[in-house]
Amino acid sequence: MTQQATPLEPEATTQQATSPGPERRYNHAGPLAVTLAVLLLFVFGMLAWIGFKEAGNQNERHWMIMPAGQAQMMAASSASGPSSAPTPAPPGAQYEKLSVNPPPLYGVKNPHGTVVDAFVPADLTVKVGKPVVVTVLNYDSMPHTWTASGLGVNEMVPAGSAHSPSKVTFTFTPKSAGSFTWQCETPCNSWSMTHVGYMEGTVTVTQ
Ligand SMILES: [Cu+2]
Repeated sequence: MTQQATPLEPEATTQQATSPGPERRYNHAGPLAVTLAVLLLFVFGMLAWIGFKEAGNQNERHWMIMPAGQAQMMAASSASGPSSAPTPAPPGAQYEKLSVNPPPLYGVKNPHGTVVDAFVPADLTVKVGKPVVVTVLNYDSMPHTWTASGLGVNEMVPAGSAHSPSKVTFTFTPKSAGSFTWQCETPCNSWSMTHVGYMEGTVTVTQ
């Protein structure tokens, strides 16, 4: 057994393995790395799938353990939750669509040539006594508010992003004609917050 291996053989084989140099090793490393990556992806995929299945099973178990009354309550509350169908439009409603920092500039250029935070449009004209349904799309990564105390409105507009704006819809009914100021009360762009037409504007309520 020991005689079969001559003293020269191991030296020859090690030389063969190392002599081809970095080029040869690089050629080997490529497919090896790809194989490893595929294997890792597969393992992670399996783990994710198992985790997902386990989470699903746990939910099922929770539902089964839950007393019937509680389950019914939960079902009822989820049915009336935010995922349910939108409430029907109030009769005579006026629709206003606002955007915070809309494309293409994702903001509004001020007189100094600087792109700053702004609601667009900043001014609205609505009729007295008719509900105003306002939808705001926020393309900014910061939250803002649309606050018009004279109209009884103080709405938080959550942070969004340029690629996926947040969306909020609220309704108010102006009770008297006149001119009302709205402003953003979240500290944002200091220039915009002190200039009408950016983070402050006017709601004109007509008869
Ligand atoms: Cu703001």
